[in-house]
Amino acid sequence: MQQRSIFRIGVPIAVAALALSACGSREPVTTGTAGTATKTVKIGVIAPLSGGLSALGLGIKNSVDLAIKQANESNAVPGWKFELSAQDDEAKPEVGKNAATKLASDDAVIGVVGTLNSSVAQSTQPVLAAANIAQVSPANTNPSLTKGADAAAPKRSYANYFRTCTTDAVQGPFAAQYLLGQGIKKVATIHDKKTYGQGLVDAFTAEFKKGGGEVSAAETIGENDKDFSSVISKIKPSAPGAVYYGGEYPQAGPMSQQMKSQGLTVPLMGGDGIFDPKYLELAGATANGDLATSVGAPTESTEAGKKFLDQYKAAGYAEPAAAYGGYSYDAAKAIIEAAKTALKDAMDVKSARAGELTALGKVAFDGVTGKVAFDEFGDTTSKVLTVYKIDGAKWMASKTDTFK
Ligand code: ABU
Repeated sequence: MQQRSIFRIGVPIAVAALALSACGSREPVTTGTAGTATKTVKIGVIAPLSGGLSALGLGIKNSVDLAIKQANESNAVPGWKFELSAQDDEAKPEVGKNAATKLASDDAVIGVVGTLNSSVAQSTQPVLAAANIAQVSPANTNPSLTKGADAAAPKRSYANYFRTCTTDAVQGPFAAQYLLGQGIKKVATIHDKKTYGQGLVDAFTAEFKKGGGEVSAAETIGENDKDFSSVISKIKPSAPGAVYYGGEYPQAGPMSQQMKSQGLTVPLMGGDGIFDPKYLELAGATANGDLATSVGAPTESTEAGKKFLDQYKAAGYAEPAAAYGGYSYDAAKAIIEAAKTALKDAMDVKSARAGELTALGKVAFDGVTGKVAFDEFGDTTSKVLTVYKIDGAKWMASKTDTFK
């Protein structure tokens, strides 16, 4: 049960609350069931809650909400009540930046789960870093967010940034090795020119060539394109055995459908950005055999994952947890776990933010997606990925492995 906000307020506490209020504190001080002060600490979410990628973003928001409700029920951090502050980034960097600015101006925010898009994270990172607010992404897979632009000389750019998902430095090569292992030695690549799409195709291409594969054509599209007939006409004559796409399902689904209707009847393969039931709807009946990699093992394949999905269902959210539900829940749990140390003796959230970052770097617990811990760059220590294949209009796990 959540603690009630007003209950048997003691005189000294009431005075303290008034004093803080007079000082303009943005942290409402209420009382807990034991008569001790209960202060509010917020976890922000920045994700696409509207628009084409909202199927993924709403799963992120709901999963963080679930972790927060459970933390309050178990009184995870005595004296503190967690609250969700969810912001829509519309999958746009500028909107994400504004959302980060809004959260950074709220003194009660200790950490943020998000973003979905690597390109949006590039705009939120500096804003949240300046306010010393922890950011834990369940979904950003572009390697530069943790290791900087030069992969040969990795350097952590933001000490406040962490992620629970693995990166495209692992995901691209994992896909390349899978296709080569299936005897597919020639592919065409297409990406949407965004940070995620381009980075994923680059990582895939390097490993595919290293393994003896040939990239027969390399094309790009616009991130909002809907008609792919000209790009399909360009790659079709090179007779690829598959098309590897870097981008997300709003473009990938229709691209697959148009490939098949133009006679390019080979699998489209993409990364975690296409792994969603919406892809199945958009790609239609000819999508059987299409492939996607996604981070981790299938959530429903582990006892912890199954328990999370059961709790998510019981909580009655309108939208599915989707690809990043488990990773978002674990991201929120990591923030809460670190807050147990950071808020223990803190008077307010702002002064606890530095301690939160230190504690976050040291978390280690069994989450619903496996072991949750971060390396010196803020990356997850897990390198587990799964290849999914469409069979009978469903995504079916084909191979789960740890990338070596
Ligand atoms: N990781 C897939 C989609 C999100 C992104 O990294 O841009």
